[in-house]
This record gives sequence, C-alpha cells and structure tokens, in this order.
Amino acid sequence: MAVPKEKLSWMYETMYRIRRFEERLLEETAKGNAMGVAHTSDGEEAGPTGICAHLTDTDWISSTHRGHGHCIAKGLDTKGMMAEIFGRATGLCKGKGGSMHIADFSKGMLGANAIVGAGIPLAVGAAFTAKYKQTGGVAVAFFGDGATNQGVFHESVNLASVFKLPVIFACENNHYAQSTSVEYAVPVKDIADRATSYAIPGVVVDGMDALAVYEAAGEAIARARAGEGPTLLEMKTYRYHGHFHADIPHTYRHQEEEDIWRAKDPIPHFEKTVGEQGLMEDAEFKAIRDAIETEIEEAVQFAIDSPMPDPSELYTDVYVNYSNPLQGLR
Ligand SMILES: Cc1ncc(C[n+]2csc(CCOP(=O)(O)OP(=O)(O)O)c2C)c(N)n1
Ligand SMILES: [Mg+2]
Repeated sequence: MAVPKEKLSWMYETMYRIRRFEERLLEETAKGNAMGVAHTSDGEEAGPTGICAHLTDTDWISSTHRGHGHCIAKGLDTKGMMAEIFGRATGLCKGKGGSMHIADFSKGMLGANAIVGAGIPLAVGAAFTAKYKQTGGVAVAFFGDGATNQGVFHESVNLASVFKLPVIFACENNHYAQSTSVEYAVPVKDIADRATSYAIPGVVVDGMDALAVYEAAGEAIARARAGEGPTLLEMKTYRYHGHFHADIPHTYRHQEEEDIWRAKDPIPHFEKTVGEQGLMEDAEFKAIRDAIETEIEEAVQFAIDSPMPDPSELYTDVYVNYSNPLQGLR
C-alpha cells in the first residue's frame, strides 16, 4: 500500500512525539513532578501510529492503562496531556483523571482505562452507534495480550461479530502482562487465532514496523467501513521499560531478549526503510525531531507553570456531587 508523503511525515512525527513525551515523563516522574504511576509504551509506537493514520476525529478509539501513545496518535494535545498527568487544572480532564484516565471526546478518544479489558466494550458501543446512526465511522479498541484472557474481551468480540460492527480489535502483544509472559498465560500460538472462535479475520503483523501496521490496519478499517464487520489485529511488539516506572523488568526477562527487541526499534527502523526508498531525507527527519523536542519541553513547562485545581472543583465533573459529601452517610 503506497503511503502518501504527508502521511509518512506524520507517522515519523507521531512516533517520535510519543517516544519523547514518555521519556520526559519518566524524568519528571522521577523528580516527583508527575502524579501517580507512569506506564510507558516506548518500543510500541508503531502500532497506534500505523492504525490512527487511517482515522479522523469522527472515528473513536478506546485505550488502556498504557495509553499515552494512543492519545498522541489520535491527536490529543501534548500540553493538555502533560498537565493532566501533573494533576493541573489545565489538563485535558482538569487534572482529575491523570495518566490512566486521559480522554478527549472532541478527538474521538474515549479514554485511557485503568481496568484491564474495560476499554474494549466501550469501542464496541461506539461502533454500534456508528452503525446505527450510519456515520461511516469506525472504532478501534486498543488492549494488551493480558486483556485477551479477560471475559469481557470474548464477550465484546462475539457481540461485534454477531452485529457485524465496524470495530478493530487492536491487540498490542508486548509479550508480558505485568511480569507474566504470554507464552505462560496464553495457550494459542498467536492471539490472532482467537478470532476463529468468533468467525472474524485474525491478522498478525509486525508491531515494530509502522508501515506494516499501516497496511494491515488499512485493510481492516476498509472492511469495517464497508460493513463487513470486525477484525482482530495482533501486533507483536515490546515495551522497552518495565510495566510501570518503578518496575524492574530484569526480575522476569533477560537482557538478551531486550537486546533483540531494541534492535527492532520502530523509529530507526522507519528512518532506514523510508530513507533507503528515498521517500524522506535525513534533514526532514532531523527537522521533525527538533520541532518535537521544543514541543515536549513546552508541554513540560506548561504543566509546571499551571495551577492545581481549585478546591471548589472537588465535586464538579464527577458522579457524586454532594455539597456535603458526608450528608448522605449520616
Ligand atoms: C481487571 C484488572 N485486573 C488486573 C489489573 C492489574 N493490572 C494492571 S496492568 C496489568 C497487565 C495487563 O497486561 P496487558 O493487557 O498485556 O497490557 P500491558 O500492560 O502489557 O500493556 C494488570 C494485571 C487491572 N488493572 N485490572
Ligand atoms: Mg502485555
């Protein structure tokens, strides 16, 4: 599948934006500036990039606890994201969601989600809406290998297949669920094989190669838009850091294994492939990297300079809205 030139630039820019956002976030987390835990997705950037390259603001995605890459690929503002993770009033959810609950409906982003597997039925619901209202939109559920052992995954895929919904089940198989390896926890060779039970296509793709993901996702999304129903797309990938910022991965995986996946880093891989085909020049890559460095520094500074939410905001935008929270308990 030929990729338009502006799409190639966007893909490189998006992967580099995700990488630098998370590297800087880890630094700021270590300094105590960011609230809560940081689950980073560096190493996995090609997946959300190759998929979201096909989406517009009227398509929907749902995400996971490891959601920064999905948010960025769906076009969320990095200043608003960084401020959200810093717990500031200027955050995309006014500082009340944090890393694991960033959402922006204006961009078709239904939310990161701390409950493993819980984003999957949200995407199915969005796909149902798209079909019912005939918007032509599609929904993408991002989730991990571990999530495919949750009952909600199977219920969601079954329903989507029966209703032929325009949804893509995008499994980021990074080979671990916390410290549990996929070989230990999943009895099938490929998670894509699980599609057979639901009579939908199951596709395995190299999740370190944005162009391969772009092609596979393009076919799945075209099927969905044409009313042919869902696809399970498994991206084989790897997270370079631990499960979250304080996790020490060497307690459950080996350096040799990490080295193999580091050698497949999706960003240099993209530079090499696209550069060798003469589609982008080194100077273009560098200009993009320089612009992103500035953008991410500005995002960090914006978050640092932003105010904390005012205490009067405590009960706004939340489901419990008592003026006196103890009132109902007495
Ligand atoms: C329902 C539920 N069970 C357990 C957890 C604890 N937990 C958080 S992340 C995680 C592992 C998820 O693995 P996977 O789906 O492969 O995603 P990854 O972290 O690899 O991106 C677990 C077990 C949780 N948040 N929600
Ligand atoms: Mg995983």
